[in-house]
Amino acid sequence: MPSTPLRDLISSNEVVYCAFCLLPQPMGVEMLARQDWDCVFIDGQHGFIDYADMLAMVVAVQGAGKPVLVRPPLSDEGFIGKALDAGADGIVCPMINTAADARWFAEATNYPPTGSRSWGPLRAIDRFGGDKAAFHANGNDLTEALAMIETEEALDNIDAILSTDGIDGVFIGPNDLSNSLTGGEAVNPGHPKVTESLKVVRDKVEKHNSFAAIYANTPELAHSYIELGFRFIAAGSDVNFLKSGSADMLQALKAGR
Ligand code: 3PY
Ligand code: MG
Repeated sequence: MPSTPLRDLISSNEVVYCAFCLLPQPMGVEMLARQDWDCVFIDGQHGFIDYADMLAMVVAVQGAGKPVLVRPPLSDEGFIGKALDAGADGIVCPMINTAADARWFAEATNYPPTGSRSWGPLRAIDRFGGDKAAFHANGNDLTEALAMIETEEALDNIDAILSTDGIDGVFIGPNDLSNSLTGGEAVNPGHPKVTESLKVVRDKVEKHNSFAAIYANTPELAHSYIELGFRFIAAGSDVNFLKSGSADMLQALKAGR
């Protein structure tokens, strides 16, 4: 089944929901991709996912007809290159705090002249149409590089990050952001300081004609972010889907005894 290109999801005016996954389970992400989620997020930073897992999960999600975002373990250029070569539709890089971080990320995700990505898109060529020359000409435009804004330092440098050539948008991590903005006092993605900074990011993104996605821990937070003007919501995780489904079943079983 051909999937809606990630770029189309990003530029659409509809709200987009992306299932956030931490477990190393190709079949699990395939099941989520076959539900009504618009895309799937594979978390190689905090998830229990190594390269081989990521590879099988990318193939499984795309085989089920959805685009897939991959988050590398921090600034791991090797993992980023291999995820892109494997056909990932986009990369979400954690902790992009400065103009130099953004430049580094753009270099890792783009071929020359925009960046310095090494050539070897073995599965990516097939994923994006099967024509080597066309992929060579358009490869940088076919995949998305989203820089994570999740510290006070990143907020200070948001203009520079958003104006970096080769960065397609930002992805807000409200959990880390709350920890940073409260000086380590709280991990609270609904904290008023987070809400205030989200308004700043939203306005800067509009000014730069760019794009912002955000992670939401709960539906309530997701709705509050949508209210603020964000449309691309990564939510979950698969760990919580498993735990809450299991807890509901157990409660229902025990209630009947
Ligand atoms: C955060 O909220 O800090 C995240 O990284 C979400 O993925
Ligand atoms: Mg984070």
